[in-house]
Amino acid sequence: MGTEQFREIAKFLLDAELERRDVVRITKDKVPDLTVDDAYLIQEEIVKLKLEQGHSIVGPKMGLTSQAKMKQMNVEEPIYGYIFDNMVVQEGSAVSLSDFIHPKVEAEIAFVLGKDIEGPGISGAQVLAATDYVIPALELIDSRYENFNFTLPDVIADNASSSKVVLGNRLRKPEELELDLVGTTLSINGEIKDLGAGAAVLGHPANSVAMLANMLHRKGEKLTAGQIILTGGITGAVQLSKGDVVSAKLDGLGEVGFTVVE
Ligand code: 0L1
Ligand code: MG
Repeated sequence: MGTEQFREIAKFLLDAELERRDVVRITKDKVPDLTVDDAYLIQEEIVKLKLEQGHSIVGPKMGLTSQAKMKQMNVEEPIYGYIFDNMVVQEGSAVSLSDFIHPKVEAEIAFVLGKDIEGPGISGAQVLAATDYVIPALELIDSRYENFNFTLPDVIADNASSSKVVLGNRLRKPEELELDLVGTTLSINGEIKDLGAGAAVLGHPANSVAMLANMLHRKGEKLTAGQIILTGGITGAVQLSKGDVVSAKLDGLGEVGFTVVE
């Protein structure tokens, strides 16, 4: 596979995203032998296309960080993707179902970096020292593939199912909290749909950022000051429907929410 084919597949996935249309996973008939490395090259083409369209990167995100999701996908390493400025939804506002294919929501902790972090060998402690703030967040994922049916390379190529993110209004210093112990509930219409603790994310959400820095180093990149990084779901991902009032409560970090309209 060469750059031309990576770009062609990236356009195919981006069109599906823009037209809110699900597609058959690319490993079914387009690229059955797609490797993880080549999948990241397709993702890079998606990033370039979005930048060419005038969007800017808010920061990378980590996905598949829970033991449950890694086991389900039979992988030992999480994946990453990128969040863009047009994906950020204001806290408390309404999102329209028509902007998505089949969205799901998960509660996460976002890190705001005060300093650059460059792998290899980065530890969670180094991440905490380089972090200005942590924020409660809700990530809306929306795989472009039919029924969220994908293999690992498929989902990497599809920018790790990234779609939207809602960030809470309250910023906390990471040293003020024990982030692995942050109890989290995800509620819809007042009913708790899932719950967990920060430790669900690779033992501690800072470990997720450290792993991301080390993964990015492999392609000669680093995390930079000012980036907002989603560390991965503390809760599982819950399907959204019209009329849903979604709220996550994270102990010590506060609440974040949004509503779903037609
Ligand atoms: O943010 C995530 O953990 C999602 C990663 C992709 C897997 C999925 O779409 O469930
Ligand atoms: Mg996520």
